[in-house]
Order: sequence, then C-alpha cells, then structure tokens
Amino acid sequence: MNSKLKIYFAGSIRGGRGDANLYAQIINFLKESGEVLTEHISNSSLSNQGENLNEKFIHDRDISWLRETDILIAECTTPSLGVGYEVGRALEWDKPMLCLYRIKEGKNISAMICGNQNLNPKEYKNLEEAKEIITKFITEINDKKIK
Ligand code: 6K6
Repeated sequence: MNSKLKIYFAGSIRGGRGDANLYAQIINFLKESGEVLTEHISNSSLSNQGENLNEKFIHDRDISWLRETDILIAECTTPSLGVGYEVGRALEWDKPMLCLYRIKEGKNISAMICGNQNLNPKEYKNLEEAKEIITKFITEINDKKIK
C-alpha cells in the first residue's frame, strides 16, 4: 500500500495573518491528497505572534518536518521571512515545490520567488484557480512516485 503523501504547507505567520482563512481553505483541500504536516498554519486563533511555544522548539520542529516532507506548497502573497527561508531550504534539499501567489493592490511578489523557475512559481487569482494548480502539481508528483 502506498504511504500518504507528506505535504508541508508554508504561509505567513509573523509576516501578517491577512490570508489565514485562505490558508485554512487550501489546507482543507490538501488534506484530500495527503497528510498536511503544518496544519496549525490555518489556525485562526494563531495571531501574528505565532504559537505560544518556545522559539527554538518551533524552528527545530518545522525544519525536521521540512526535511521529511515529500513536497512543499508555499503561499507567498504575504511577504514572510519564515516562508522565504523555508522555500530556500527546501530548494537546497531538492524538494518538489509549488510557490503560489496573487498580485494584490499592485504589489508584486519578490523576484527571488517568481524569478526562479526551480521554485515552480504560479500566479493565481482565487481559491478555485489555486485548487486547479495544486491538483495538477500533485497529480504529477503521484505519477512520478508510481513510475
Ligand atoms: C512562536 C512564539 C511566538 O511566535 C512564534 C512563531 N510560531 C510559529 N509556529 C509555527 N510555525 C512557524 C512559526 N513561526 C514561523 N513558522 C514557520 O515559518 C511556518 O512553517 C510558516 O510557514 C513560516 C512563517 O514565518 P513568519 O516569518 O511569517 O512567522
């Protein structure tokens, strides 16, 4: 039997929680395809102060999840140092990834994300479009796993 696909979802915490509801919807959708290691990112009671846990504990736990994950899906619309860092580490470790972003109020995504095709940057406009992009990406990953 195939083991469940491990998915690390990255989204802004201290960078700003404006998209927290959207993260929740994306995570719910991702749960249909595998195990989301970072479900807490959708927690609406998680403020931009983050979880009330020791910072070293959070860092070490998240990095170990990132190390073990099969894929990374990062929502990059709200600029976040943590998300940028996670994307960089995952790239170093050759993790298949998808960097989703919306263009909001004329604010463009960092060139360090949209300028690197290895990060698989994809612009989207709404949740439905994000779901289509994610489905295509995960189908390709699963096809590769089967081969
Ligand atoms: C602890 C105490 C106060 O605030 C915290 C931070 N809590 C976090 N909890 C879980 N994951 C975190 C936390 N801070 C950052 N991360 C990871 O970095 C997540 O996996 C997110 O994808 C990303 C968010 O980074 P920031 O820079 O927006 O916080």
